[in-house]
Amino acid sequence: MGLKSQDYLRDASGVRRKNVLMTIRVGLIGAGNIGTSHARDLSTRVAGSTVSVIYDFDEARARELAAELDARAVSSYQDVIAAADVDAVLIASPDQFHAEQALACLAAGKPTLCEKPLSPSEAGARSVLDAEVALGRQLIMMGFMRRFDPGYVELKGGFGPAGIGEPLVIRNSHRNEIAPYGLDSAMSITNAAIHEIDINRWLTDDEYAWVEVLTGRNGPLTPEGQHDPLFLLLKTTQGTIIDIEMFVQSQLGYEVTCAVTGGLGAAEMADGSYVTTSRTLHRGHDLPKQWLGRFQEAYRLQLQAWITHLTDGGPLPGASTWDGYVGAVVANRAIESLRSGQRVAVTLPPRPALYA
Ligand code: ISE
Repeated sequence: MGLKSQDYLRDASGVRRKNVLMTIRVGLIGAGNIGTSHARDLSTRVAGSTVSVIYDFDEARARELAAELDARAVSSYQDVIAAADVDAVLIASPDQFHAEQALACLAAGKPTLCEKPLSPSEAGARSVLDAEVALGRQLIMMGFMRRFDPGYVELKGGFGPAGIGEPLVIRNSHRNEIAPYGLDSAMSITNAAIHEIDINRWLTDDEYAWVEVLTGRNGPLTPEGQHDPLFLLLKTTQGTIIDIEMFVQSQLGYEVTCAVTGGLGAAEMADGSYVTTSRTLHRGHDLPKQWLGRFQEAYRLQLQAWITHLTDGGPLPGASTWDGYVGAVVANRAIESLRSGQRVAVTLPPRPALYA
């Protein structure tokens, strides 16, 4: 955010020191599942933050969370952004509102953590990218929390000559018990597989050259005209082959896996369960029902990194608007492939210097 003079205190000898007691007052837009979890984390498990103002289209829900967290509820997202007691904004509304709300945050000059995706549409994501580039400062961090997940971090840390070598093949699966918002195959890509689209770019430090989406035999809960599971095949510009099985109505619970074959070895991410239990004629572990059961710590670490960045400065610690934009481009090429059955090339504009 860049601290202002009032954010500094002078110590006894008159030297300006950062006000270590400074608290970032976060305004929340969207108090659903993930917004509520973020707000509770910011109030109780993250150092240096409070939640001051909350908006949700369901006013009762906003009031209830506000009462729990000693915040106040307002009746529009614009009121959150404009509030004098909001230093930074967290966007956790439904996907289709992210771009419009992120643009409003940029116009108000408020640092923002925007849940994924930046926008389901390429044009929506592009409008936010263009606005931030025109502003000339990075105010938005994207909520691609897997970049903070200890599993993915360890996996990436094991690449290179001292580890498994460079990634040659990466195999991912992402299963939900049921589609949280009903099943729409395009949304399975923009809302769910977007996590893999981002995390595999991050793992490989590379961009995609093309994407192809295969459909096949559907699961028993797949409605007419939709496809589930989807199988995405991607190749990066340096030749890493990546596949993603995306199954939103798998019925089995929440399960995310990632296995990497490197030039010198292979590594597989544990699936977030640290204990294997034996019971009568059974050995294994339970699956969480939803993503919070798997990625709770990644969300907390992401929030802490964001708040620490806002109080202490330094480079943006997580995914940027550029990453959100690239995610939207790749997701939309994948949707084209889903519809045409053809492999689709991914082309990106030059990365703006702001994101170098
Ligand atoms: C949800 O928004 C997520 O981010 C979850 O990680 C994903 O598994 C789920 O499908 C999405 O709806």
